[in-house]
Amino acid sequence: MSNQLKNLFSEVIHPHAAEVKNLIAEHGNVKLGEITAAQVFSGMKGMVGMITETSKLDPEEGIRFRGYSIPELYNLLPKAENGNEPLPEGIFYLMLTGRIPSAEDVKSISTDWENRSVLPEHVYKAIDALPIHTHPMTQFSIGILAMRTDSVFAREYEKGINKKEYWNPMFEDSMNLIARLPRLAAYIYRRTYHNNNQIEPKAGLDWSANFAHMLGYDSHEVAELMRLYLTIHADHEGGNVSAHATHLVGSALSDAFYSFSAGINGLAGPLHGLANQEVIRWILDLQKDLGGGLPTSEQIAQYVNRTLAEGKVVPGYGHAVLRKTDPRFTAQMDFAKKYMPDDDICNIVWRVYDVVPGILGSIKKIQNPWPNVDAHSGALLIHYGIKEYDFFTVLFGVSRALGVLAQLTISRAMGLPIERPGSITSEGLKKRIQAQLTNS
Ligand code: CMX
Repeated sequence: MSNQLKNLFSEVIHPHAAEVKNLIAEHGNVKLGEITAAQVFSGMKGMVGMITETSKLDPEEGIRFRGYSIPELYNLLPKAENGNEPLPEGIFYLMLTGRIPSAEDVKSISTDWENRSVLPEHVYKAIDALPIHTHPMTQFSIGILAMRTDSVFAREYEKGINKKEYWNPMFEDSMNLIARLPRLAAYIYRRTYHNNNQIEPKAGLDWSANFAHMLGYDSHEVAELMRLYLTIHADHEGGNVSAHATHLVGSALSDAFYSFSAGINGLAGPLHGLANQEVIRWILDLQKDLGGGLPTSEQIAQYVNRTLAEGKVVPGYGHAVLRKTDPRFTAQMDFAKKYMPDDDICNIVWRVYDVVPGILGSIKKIQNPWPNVDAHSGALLIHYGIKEYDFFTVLFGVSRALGVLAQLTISRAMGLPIERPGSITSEGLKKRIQAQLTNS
């Protein structure tokens, strides 16, 4: 299959790259906007500064993968034989090629990833050398870097590959890395929380079901949850920290292992992916504080106000781009309402959703009071007994690989250049402002 997918990718990407090159040659002077002094101080929000083909985020509507919304993909992407949730293999195919895969295409990717999934022995040893209390995201990042010894791209570059061919070894590295991530993540999970009692992979399963199996969860529902989870966390256009870090590091022609490890280090920040562990920590603290049970709306409001008064953020709420409820939150809520309508933690999540937007919405500086993807994900996992919440961001990371590595391969095929934005000192900014005020 990898040849089939690789051939299709090559067929699609080269005419696209040529078209874009011509477009810029002819119309490169067209202005896309202006940069204000405030934007320079606001983390470059709203500045368009890079090409990302895999997905695009609309502030009101949420994410679209290659033009398709999450509800649309529910209908279009192939499912497991006895399942209802989309298979993440399909969203990878879509992000890489722009085409909707058939059930057969997706099955071949599952088989291909299974064949590529063996980790070099030294990766386990690198992880084992770390203290057992090392945060799972640190273990994950180190494990990814340790696999770099197998980089096809690094090997080919050293031999002197023609730049027109970069995409080919980058495709191989990306496929190998994606194939191995569940094994690495499951190893870290079993080592950290289950006395290193490891579970071998099972042949013939899809990527998500095998991952759930290696974590120690074999039920149909957990496999379905994993398929949903790994699909919806896959990508969120190019400027978020994990995607941008991967893209930036890759732009120096660092290979997929260096680049994705950088992305994972960014995902480990509490304002980004780590928010999924912080949400559960916050909810469990709230429950403990109130002596257990389902808190009332008034109690939740009090707890939110206390969090804000202590100068902390309410995790799982707000977003740099979104201005409405994240459709990834809604997709998870729909799953929960179907499979676990009476679950305690899910009911708290829904009650928090009733209360928090009203409070955050009344604070002028907060631009988005609505929940993001991280507000719901942990509750679903806990329902099935995956309660070790400092592992949750690793699951996010396994999924995020699909988008950022598809884009990394696309970037090398399009010949995107090294990224090198300009910067300015505060003094320089002051002078520019003064000069404009004097001129006006
Ligand atoms: N709770 C309290 N304060 C919040 C807040 C929240 N949930 N969301 C934003 N604010 C505050 C910001 O901290 C900022 O305060 P200061 O000016 O004092 O620094 C102010 O409101 C303005 O922020 P903003 O422009 O609305 O949002 P940003 O683009 O700066 O930040 C985000 C976006 C996600 C980092 C922020 O909303 C946040 O910290 N949320 C909680 C953490 C979280 O859920 N992160 C996960 C995001 C999704 C993901 O990447 O996985």
